[in-house]
Formats: sequence, structure tokens, C-alpha cells
Amino acid sequence: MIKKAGLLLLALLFIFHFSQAQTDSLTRHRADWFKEAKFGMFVHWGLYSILAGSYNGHTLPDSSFPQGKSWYAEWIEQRLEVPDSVYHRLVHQFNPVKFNADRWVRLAKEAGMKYFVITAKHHDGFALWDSKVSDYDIGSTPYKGHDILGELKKACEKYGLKFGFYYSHCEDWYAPGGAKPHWKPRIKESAFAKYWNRKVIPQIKELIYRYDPDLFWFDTWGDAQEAEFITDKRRDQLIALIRRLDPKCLINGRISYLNPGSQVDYLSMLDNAYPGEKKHKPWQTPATMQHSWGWHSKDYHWKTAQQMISFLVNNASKGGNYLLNVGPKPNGMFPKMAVRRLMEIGGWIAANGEAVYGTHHVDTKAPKGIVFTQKPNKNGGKNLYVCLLKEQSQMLALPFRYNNIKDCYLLQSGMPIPMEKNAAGNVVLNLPEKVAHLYDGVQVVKLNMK
Ligand code: H79
Repeated sequence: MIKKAGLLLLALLFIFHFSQAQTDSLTRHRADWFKEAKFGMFVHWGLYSILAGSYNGHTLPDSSFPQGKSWYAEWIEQRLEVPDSVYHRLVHQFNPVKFNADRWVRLAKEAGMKYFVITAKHHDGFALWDSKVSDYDIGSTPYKGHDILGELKKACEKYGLKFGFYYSHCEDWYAPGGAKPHWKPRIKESAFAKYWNRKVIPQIKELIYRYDPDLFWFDTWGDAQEAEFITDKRRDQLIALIRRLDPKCLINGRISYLNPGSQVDYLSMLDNAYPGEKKHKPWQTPATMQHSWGWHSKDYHWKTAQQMISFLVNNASKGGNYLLNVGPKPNGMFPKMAVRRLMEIGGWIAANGEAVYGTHHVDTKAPKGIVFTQKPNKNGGKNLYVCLLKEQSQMLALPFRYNNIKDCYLLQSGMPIPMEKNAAGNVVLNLPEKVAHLYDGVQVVKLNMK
């Protein structure tokens, strides 16, 4: 009898040990795909897209409003003081008849993006899916019956992209207890608690049960309300919930920007912020193509494709990702300026993607206007990618031993690049003028190292 009980205990211990090991391994490897991926698409789309940055004869930014000095079109309700009743009635106008999930995700794929993150709910509180706990959702629009998030998920599976959600867990301008902009009267803790339990938690569950996402992107940026409402307890409750229901799902540091704790999978920088060095966790810059995230028809500050490629490569050189935003129009179309840029970036990636995907940061300090990425190669050595982001002189000295380099050529064409050895024993590349002066955009020279 005692022997039997002992055996049973042993078996149980074994099973426990085994499942624990599996969980540990999942925890350790959960973010592997994210580290390799480097490049993702962010989409900001909701009721604000209808207003496109303008309301009642005013266009953001507009300093005649006390809080009007911002380009962020997704903030228009607050910044241009759109009356709640007017803004809420936009649900009756949200009818993106030209929405085509396959086309969106195909564009992302062709741009070289490996994951796709869409605003399931932004600060305005509007849910882009048919939510059981809120009528402020797609189910109240003329587009009801369409499963936007489901179609996007399907398209992501088809094209091999990971799929995840931006979810505004702190600010919610619709729910009475959701946090409001910092210049508004502060919400009571008891009201926030209600909002948290009756909207945030159930909606996160819905998103997981319905769409099985690969990641969540929460959004705080270190202001006073975050400190007050997103307590460690709430942060950990939300993390535990997601871990329990969807252990593969990644969670970002902006779940609590001031105090992310140790359990988050990756860090998100502030909007359009680029750190100077690598981080202790996988990380990412969320970035805009214009100033605004949501569609803003009068924001003409479009970055060039080459600028965006530089940001992508620069982040890769520090071990980070680049999450590039598109703000679709209310009819469901991507702005043509965005389409053009996605295609241009995709063209560059088709020729130079090897220098980005699956690479690691390089500690060696690079000359100005240059960044390095690297990865092991099949011969037991490594490939070092010298990315020229700014014009260089044709004789380019690099901080690598000449004797360690087997081979050197332009990545996109295979054109050999002549090398010399300088007095210090380091390599000096002899670049053709068109390469050194970037006539063909950002250039990558590949060094095959011992
Ligand atoms: O969803 C988008 C924005 O609506 C939301 N986060 C992104 C992904 C956001 N809303 N407000 N904030 C972020 C805080 C913004 C702070 C800013 Fe700044 C101050 C933006 C511009 C000045 C800090 C400094 C961040 C960029 C520069």
C-alpha cells in the first residue's frame, strides 16, 4: 500500500516536473519569433478615422483649443473638444465598404513585415469587434456582421504573419470609469475598479477566446493616472490572466510604462523614440509614417521610405524591432502615400532583408552614419552587415581586423568591394562612388568573417 502511494506520488511529481519544464521552456522561448522578426505593421483605425484630423472647421494641431496642440488625429475627440454625443454618433457612419483584410496583410507581407498589430480598442473606447460587454463597438455600426479582426487573423495566417492587438486598458473616454486625459477631472478609484472589472478584463478575455492573439500591445506613457490606476496588482492580474488563457501571447512593457516589472516579454519605447543602445529585453519602437497615428488628411509630414529603412536597420543594430504604423481611411483603404512607402520598403527588403531578419546587435562602435548587424554563418564564422545610412567617403576605414575578413561584397548585387589593410591592421573598403554616396538608397556591404 505504502509502496503504491509512493509510486503514485513519484508519478505525480514527474508529471508536475514535466509540465513545469514545458512552461519554463515556453516562457523562455515565447519571444523568439519576435526577436527574429524585426519589422511589424501597426494599424490605428477607428471612429476618429472618419474625422481625419478635422472637426467643425478646425484641424489638428489648433492652439485656439487649450489642449489642441497635437497632430494625433486619434485624440481629436479630446483635443478639439468634440461633444461626446457628436463623437459617439460616429458609430452610425463607420462603414468601411472597401475594407479588404487580404489586401492589408498582403501589403504588410510585401513590405517585409512579420507581424501585424491593430487597435482593437483605442482611448476613445470603441471596440473594433462585436463585444458582448459594450455596445460601443462594430456591432452598432452599419458595418455590423463583419468580423474585421477575424478576417485579419485569417489573412495573417495565410501570409504567415503573427497577429496581435493594441488595447487601451487605462484610458477609456467612453466608459464612465475609464481614465480620462490628464487635464480632465480625475476619475475615482472605485469607478476605475468597476471599469476594470466590467470592461477591461471581459474584453481581454473576449479577444483571447475569439482571436487567439500572438501579442498584446498596451499603451501607457508614464503619466500620473497610470501611476494611480495601473497598480502592480492590476498589472499582474492582467498578465496572469493572459498567461493562463494564452501562454504563447506576448505582453509589452507599456502595460505599465513606469513600472513594467519583470514578467513582460518585450519593451515598447515611447512613440517614435529610438534608444541609443540595446536593452535587457527584446524591444520595439512604435513609429508613425506621418505625425499622426490615426488617419489625418492634412498631415503632410510623410517620412521617406529611406528614412524609415534607416530606422529599421538602426533598431536592428541595437537588437530592436520597428513597428511601423498605417492609419487607414474610414472607407477601409490605406492612404496611397502609405501604400507607396510600404512598396518601396518592400523593394529594399527584397534586396537587403538578409541584413535585417534574425540578426543580432553588434557591440563594436560604428563610424557616423553607419550601423552594423550580424548573424552566424554556415561556415562557423559570421556575416557582418555594414549598413550605410548616410553618405560616406569612398575610402571607408572600419574597426575590423583585415585578416579576419574572408570576403566582402555589396549585399544587393554581389558586386565585390576591394579592401585594403591600414597601418593599424584594420580594413579599409574602397567603395564605388554610387555606393558611398547612396545613389540607390541605404546600402549594405556584407563582410564574411572568420
Ligand atoms: O496610440 C498612439 C497614441 O495615441 C498613444 N500611443 C500611440 C501608440 C499616445 N497618446 N498619447 N501618448 C501616446 C503620449 C504622448 C506623448 C507625446 Fe511625445 C509627447 C507625444 C509627443 C509629445 C513623448 C515625446 C513621446 C513622443 C515624444
